[in-house]
Amino acid sequence: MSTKKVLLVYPYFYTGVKKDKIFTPIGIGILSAVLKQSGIDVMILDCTFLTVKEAIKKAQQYKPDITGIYVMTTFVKNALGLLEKLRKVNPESLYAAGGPLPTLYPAKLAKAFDYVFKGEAAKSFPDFCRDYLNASSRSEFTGNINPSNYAGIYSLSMGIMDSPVTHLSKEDIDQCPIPDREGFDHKKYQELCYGDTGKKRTSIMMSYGCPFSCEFCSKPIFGNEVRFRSLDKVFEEIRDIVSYGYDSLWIADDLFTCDAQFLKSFCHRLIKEDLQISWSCLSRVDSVNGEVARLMKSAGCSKVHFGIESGNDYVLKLMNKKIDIAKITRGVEMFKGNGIGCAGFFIVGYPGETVETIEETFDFALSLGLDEISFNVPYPLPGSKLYERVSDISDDDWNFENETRFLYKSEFDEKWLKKRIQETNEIFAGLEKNQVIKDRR
Ligand code: B12
Ligand code: SF4
Repeated sequence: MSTKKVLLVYPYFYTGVKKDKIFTPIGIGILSAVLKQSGIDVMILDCTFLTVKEAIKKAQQYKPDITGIYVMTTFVKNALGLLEKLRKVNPESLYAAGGPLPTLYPAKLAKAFDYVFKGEAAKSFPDFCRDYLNASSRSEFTGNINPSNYAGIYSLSMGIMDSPVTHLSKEDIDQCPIPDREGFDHKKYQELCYGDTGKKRTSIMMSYGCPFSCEFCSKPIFGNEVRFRSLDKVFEEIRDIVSYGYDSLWIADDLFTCDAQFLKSFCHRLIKEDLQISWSCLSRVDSVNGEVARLMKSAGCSKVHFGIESGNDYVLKLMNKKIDIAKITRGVEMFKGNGIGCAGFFIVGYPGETVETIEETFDFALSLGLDEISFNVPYPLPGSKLYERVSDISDDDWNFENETRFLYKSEFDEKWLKKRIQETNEIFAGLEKNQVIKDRR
């Protein structure tokens, strides 16, 4: 083959709905970096700020040999719609899918794509691209393909090909180059975020995997085994992020704060390198003590986001959250006492709870002195235990944003929940205003 071009598509189209978290996709960035390292020409087609027409035009002009599309539950319609259009304009290209949904349902996706990659594809997909592009023809490659060379590959094009997923070791992860952020429209990402938060923020991941098993959570890519990246690589990436003009990080790790040793080393190094960057992260209320929280604050941590989920111990047990009201209250007080802002995510209308427990959640959310609260109904994500427990899951459009909408048959009235969420948000906004007035006095 003469050309060696790979197109990586992130099929999310920003709809204008107010959002404070819109980030460049790190997975696409990693694949691009590894491919470029092998001397392959790569174009990232991030659809976030494009129209479908513009995206198709860019792909048509590029004429890739391989087109890889990221698919998660909420993108599946976009991804399949784009695939159909791309096949028309670039019929010669080979089409591959990867990401959470292909990992869970490879057979379903393989009906539309030539190849599907399950799980962490930072090694398998670039290896596959390199071998395909080095082959003398498509038929020569497909006739001789050895699935055991590509962990997690799945295809139906020549009978069923299904190779098991392997998780990358810490060493493999550290050998990966830092994500390639060159192909993204950083100006637009920064404008959007700055307008909402006064910060130019982007996401980063320093560890993969989470050891917990909350019932509503789906983590098909990284699973339960936690692997931390080396701090040298992490800081190489942070310096790269800063060079694009960002001044704030959203640490997207499932559980960044679960290893106190790593967390402390990260904070010490951030203080030492003095990169003038603030950060926020996801955390559990029970994973950090006062000493570490103080260090986090000194290292620029502005806010910690907790999945608090419910104001009732029985419901927390149903969710398999492994936290209780007492721990939540203590955790939030401790972080706030050390000057770190706290945000809480809550789920209301969980199967098995009652109107009383829902009201307890609203009251609890208002009582905690949080800086930010957000409520939603449960989404039975494919891959979660909740998905197996509820029935009548809607197969139609998951592509909605910031909407309170049941995607399965719930015992709770959606309209009532929407109203109660709105009322609680209004009370919260009032509390915040009063706090600002008090602080000014
Ligand atoms: C950051 C993040 C976000 C950010 C931004 C997404 C972004 N642009 O990065 C925000 C906050 C906007 C977000 C929103 C949502 N998210 Co989110 N998000 C994440 C998070 C925490 C990290 C993503 C990440 O950077 N991963 C790191 C990279 C390295 O991994 P990766 O992207 O998976 O890439 C690897 C593989 O998937 C594969 N791969 C990736 N792309 C491709 C492409 C090809 C062609 C191939 C072959 C392979 C491949 O190879 C990569 C390297 O190994 C993940 C959890 C997680 N641990 O991954 C959830 C996660 C992806 N999100 C999830 C969900 C559910 C959502 C929301 C629906 C939440 C909600 N209720 O609103 C929304 C939907 C957004 C939308 N627009 O539709 C789920 C998806 C579950 C599923 N079954 O689909 C996850 C897994 C979290 C969870 N445990 O529930 N999210
Ligand atoms: S919700 Fe958070 S703590 Fe629970 S399993 Fe998922 S990533 Fe882990």
